[in-house]
Amino acid sequence: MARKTDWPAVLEHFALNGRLISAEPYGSGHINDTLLVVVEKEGEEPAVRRYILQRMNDSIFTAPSALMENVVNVTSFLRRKIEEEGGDPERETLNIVPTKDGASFWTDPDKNYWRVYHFIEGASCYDQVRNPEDFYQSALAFGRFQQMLSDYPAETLHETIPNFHNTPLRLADFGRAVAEDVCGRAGDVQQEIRFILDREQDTHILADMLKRGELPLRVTHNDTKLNNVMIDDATGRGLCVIDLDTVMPGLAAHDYGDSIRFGASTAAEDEPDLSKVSLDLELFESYTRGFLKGCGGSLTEAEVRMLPMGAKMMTLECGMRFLADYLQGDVYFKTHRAGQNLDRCRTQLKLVKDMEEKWDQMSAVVDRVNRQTGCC
Ligand code: ADP
Ligand code: GN1
Ligand code: MG
Repeated sequence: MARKTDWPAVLEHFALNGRLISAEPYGSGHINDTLLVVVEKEGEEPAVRRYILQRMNDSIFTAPSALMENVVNVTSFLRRKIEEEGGDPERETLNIVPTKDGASFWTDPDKNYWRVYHFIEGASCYDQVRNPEDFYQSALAFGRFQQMLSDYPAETLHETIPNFHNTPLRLADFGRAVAEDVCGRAGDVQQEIRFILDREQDTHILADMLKRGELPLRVTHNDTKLNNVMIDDATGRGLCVIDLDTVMPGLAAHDYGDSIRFGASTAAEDEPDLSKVSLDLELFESYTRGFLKGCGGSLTEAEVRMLPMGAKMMTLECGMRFLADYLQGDVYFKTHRAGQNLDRCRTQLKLVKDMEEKWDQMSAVVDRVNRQTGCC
């Protein structure tokens, strides 16, 4: 976290009703500044409560008020559904701690935007899959999330990042970053640039199907990586989908695909040793099984058929975003070491290549699982 912040002064504005014990950087998200906050509550049980404090990234999310309106509305909607289904809304969806004025976020004098969530206790987020069962559970949770929002009034959602998964536009942005080459880094990554540009045609496939009405727009999460779902420590269940900043109309194949690119890889997203990176077909199958089950038969035949393409496109898109950011001087994704965005790009491109080699097997898995689960 670059600047020094007076946490007690920030937290003073939220209805925490207790004494601040500590506030420490937390988690491994690439976008917001996240802190784990511990508060002591006199006369309450438990006496110590934990919260998540976030400074929203306002250079990426330029309309924090619209974003928080989405989060408030989506979490209230999910709370009702979870209650109807006999679940526990305190743990199965995010819960906002309001400011003392009853607002969902607080703006400091320097125009930083802060929000607080209840910390979801007894559950964990993972940066890499521990076993196929966890991944299956995360898939169930993301599929269910989409299913629960299937009757959410999509027209009331603000588009927090316009064209977030518009892959042809992402490619155009990437082309500009290459042409501008503001840090003089493009010369050393010609192979990676070529790899991406060679797949220009692929980037249109899903977007064109959407335009032709062959794929439906749904309310989707749009950032379905494994560390955006909490797994219950006691039961192993996918408990709560978090990081709701990009809930917007989108494609089911993109939500599916983003999870695959992150979780079905045999290595971390920023692994420098590419020999360790490949698509694990067993994990791919586990996720497919969980996602189709979680979606509860709501996907159309075309949506199911395009799931492998969603995986390939989310991986290629992320690869081009990481490389564009590397070329622009690492201004978007948080980095903790030099070259990290380039390493992240390379793992994505290696995965794309591996998916192309395993394409028939991926399609066969989706087809078989779909027939077995009888989803459509
Ligand atoms: P980013 O957009 O930067 O990824 P996230 O909202 O995903 O930010 O939060 C970053 C990390 O903080 C998550 O991966 C998770 O580990 C943790 N986290 C976020 N919200 C909660 C919560 N309500 N309870 C527990 N942990 C949380
Ligand atoms: C970011 O916020 P986080 O870390 O969950 C990014 C995603 C990328 C991902 C790559 C708003 O996700 O789009 O796929 O990094 N989120 C945003 O790891 O850009
Ligand atoms: Mg996140």
